[in-house]
Amino acid sequence: DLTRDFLEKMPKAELHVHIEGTLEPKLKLELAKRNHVELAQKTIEEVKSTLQYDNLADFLAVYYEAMQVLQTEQDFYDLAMAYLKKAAKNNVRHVEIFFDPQAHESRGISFETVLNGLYQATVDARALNVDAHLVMCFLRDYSRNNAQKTLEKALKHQDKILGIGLDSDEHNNPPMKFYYQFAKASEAGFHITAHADVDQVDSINHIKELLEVINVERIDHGTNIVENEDLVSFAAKQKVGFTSCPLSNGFLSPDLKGNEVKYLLEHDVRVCLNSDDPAYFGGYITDNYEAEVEKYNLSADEVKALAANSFKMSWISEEQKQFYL
Ligand code: ES4
Ligand code: ZN
Repeated sequence: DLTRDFLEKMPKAELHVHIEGTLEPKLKLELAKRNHVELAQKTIEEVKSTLQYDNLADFLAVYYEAMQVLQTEQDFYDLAMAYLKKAAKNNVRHVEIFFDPQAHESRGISFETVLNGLYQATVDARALNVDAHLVMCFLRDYSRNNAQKTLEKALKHQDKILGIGLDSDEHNNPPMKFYYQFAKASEAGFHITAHADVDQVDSINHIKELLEVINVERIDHGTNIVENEDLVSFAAKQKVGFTSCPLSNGFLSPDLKGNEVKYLLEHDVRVCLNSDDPAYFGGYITDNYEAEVEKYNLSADEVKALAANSFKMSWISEEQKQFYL
């Protein structure tokens, strides 16, 4: 049955994890010390006491504040390796990792410093039996012009970046703001995905734009799609994947969205479970499966479908998928 041990050992893919969201309090303090950054917090307990938010904007303020400790290529490498070791322990066999270069460039850290550190960790993860790839996100609360410049940098490093996503503060930042950048990214051969965070103002309209106009391959969170039956049928037909993150949803919405996940499974929509920002929302991928199983009494068939979907929705080649499914 669905014990913790079973959920941990089950091979899975993780498609929605922000590398900056894996910065654990202990590593934050170590990097602050290494880089001589003066933090307001001196102990792990004090860092943990900053992890309080019940909406997206308040969460993002804490998440961006912590990033100041990330300075060198080695820091980004260490951050990613710490996550990848946890991924290996959770039997994550394939991972597509989000990163936010604009959040670092705005602090004076170059695109290459960030990318090279993270990329080297994905190369070294092969020794851990984890197939790791990078997905660059545009910050949707920054200008379209800034996204365009960031896309141009990504185009120079296309060998190291698998896809393009969209994250950060969604309020008044609809997907259409980046219509042109997504079209260019897709035309250049990047895979494309975008956040539609749970219970945002205009969630359903953002989801509609992503499906009907931007033509994303996946939507990150996006479970508010259950509000519109026609969009649910469309997503099923087009095989658009939804990356739900139960523990994250528990902080930023009234519940873990398990009923929505079950509804999407029943309606043949691809959906899987992920950790989002595990250092901020109380757990890694197995913890997310465990919470969803317990709160919503998921069946073994539902759990197996979620894990199978994680590979089906992934951006590995069709030949490579056969190996996991
Ligand atoms: C995020 Cl939960 C969430 N939503 C939007 N942007 C993000 N970046 C990191 N976590
Ligand atoms: Zn996210």
